[in-house]
Amino acid sequence: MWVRFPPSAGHVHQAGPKDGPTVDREQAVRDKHRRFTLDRGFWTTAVLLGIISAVLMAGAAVMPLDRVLPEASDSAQSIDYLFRFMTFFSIPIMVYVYGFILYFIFRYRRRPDQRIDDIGSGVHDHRALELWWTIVPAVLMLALGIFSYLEIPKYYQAKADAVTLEAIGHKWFYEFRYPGLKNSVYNSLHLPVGVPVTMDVTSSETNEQDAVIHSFWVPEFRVKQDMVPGLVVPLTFTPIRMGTYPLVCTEFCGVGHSAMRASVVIESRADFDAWYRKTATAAGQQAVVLAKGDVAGGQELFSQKCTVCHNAGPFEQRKVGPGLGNLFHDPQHPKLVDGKPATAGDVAEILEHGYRGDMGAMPNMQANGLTDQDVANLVAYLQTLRK
Ligand code: HEC
Ligand SMILES: [Cu+2]
Repeated sequence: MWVRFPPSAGHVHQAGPKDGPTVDREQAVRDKHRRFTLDRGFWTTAVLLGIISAVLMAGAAVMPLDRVLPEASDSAQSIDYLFRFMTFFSIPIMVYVYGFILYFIFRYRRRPDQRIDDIGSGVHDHRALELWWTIVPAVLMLALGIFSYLEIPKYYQAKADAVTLEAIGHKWFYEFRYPGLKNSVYNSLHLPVGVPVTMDVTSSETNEQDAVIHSFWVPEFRVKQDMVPGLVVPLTFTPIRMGTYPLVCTEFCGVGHSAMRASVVIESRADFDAWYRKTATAAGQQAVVLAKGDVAGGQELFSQKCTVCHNAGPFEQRKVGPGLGNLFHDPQHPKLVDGKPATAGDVAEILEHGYRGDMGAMPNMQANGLTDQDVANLVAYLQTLRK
């Protein structure tokens, strides 16, 4: 690519032979490597854009992000650092690129004495400029990449003292499950301030039509995670500011997508405990109906959904998880992996809520695609095994 500007207009001071405005294009190709200098207009514009950048960058450095969109979780603060870093360095790039586009449009517009098919100036191949505008953004992108690489995994790091909750996306609402609450809570997520939370995020897949991807996004937490059927993603964060914030689905999941909003209520420990007690004693809190478990149904389910990770042999015969053949009758392992006794209720609890231990992750009932009845059937079947 080359361009040439007729010296008669005289805006770019070029060394080399003087071309007439009508000189043929081959001549211009020969002049390709002519030297040129950047003129005063260029430098004045550069300085002006520098001043504009400096003012905007100072603005970005002190902008009260927390007041624009509250930082309601610990992850929000570190994400905002990244955001500030990115904004700060994007400003000069944007100001210079757009500034010079505008300046050049004006500066090298066609003058009345020029032919309509005249082509622009001979500015071409400025080695130093090209090097700088490649190296500087590349280094900045690399830095941003490294910071993000260090920051993002913190979302998924388990904290020892975190409470594990579950968030399940449905068409088109959110379901939340709390430890110790038999019934789910819908569309309103209560969290105590200052308590680290691990949110096991997934999507319902009780039937094929329901199994779509949703998203768990709380802008004030700066946390966003797709809810994928069959995949349980543990998100870790600590709410740090009381208030009510929106929870929004940001993955187009069907016609009800736009209505898929819920709220997150962050409250004091005392308020949370009161809410929890009220919810726990509300009507309908009852254990899974285990009495109706059907052994044959459970056996069939087991071979469909569990044998990828478990076999029906002794505990030591591991696949992904332990063998389940002696689950209820194993003197070597009287307790379940979660430390509870091997009773029907506690096994049902693991099947419902899943469990993460030394061996890996046992998926919850949403991820395994189980209904309450399936859980009962599986427990009934596992009780018959004895190796
Ligand atoms: C993706 C693999 C996977 C699938 C599928 C899976 N599990 Fe598990 N399960 C595990 C892992 C891993 C553990 C152990 C977790 C730990 O403690 O580290 C486990 C633990 C268990 C336990 C507790 C065992 C004990 O000795 O305490 C039971 C019961 C169980 N699974 C039942 C089932 C049933 C029933 C199904 C089928 C619906 C199933 N699992 C499907 C991986 C899986
Ligand atoms: Cu959705």
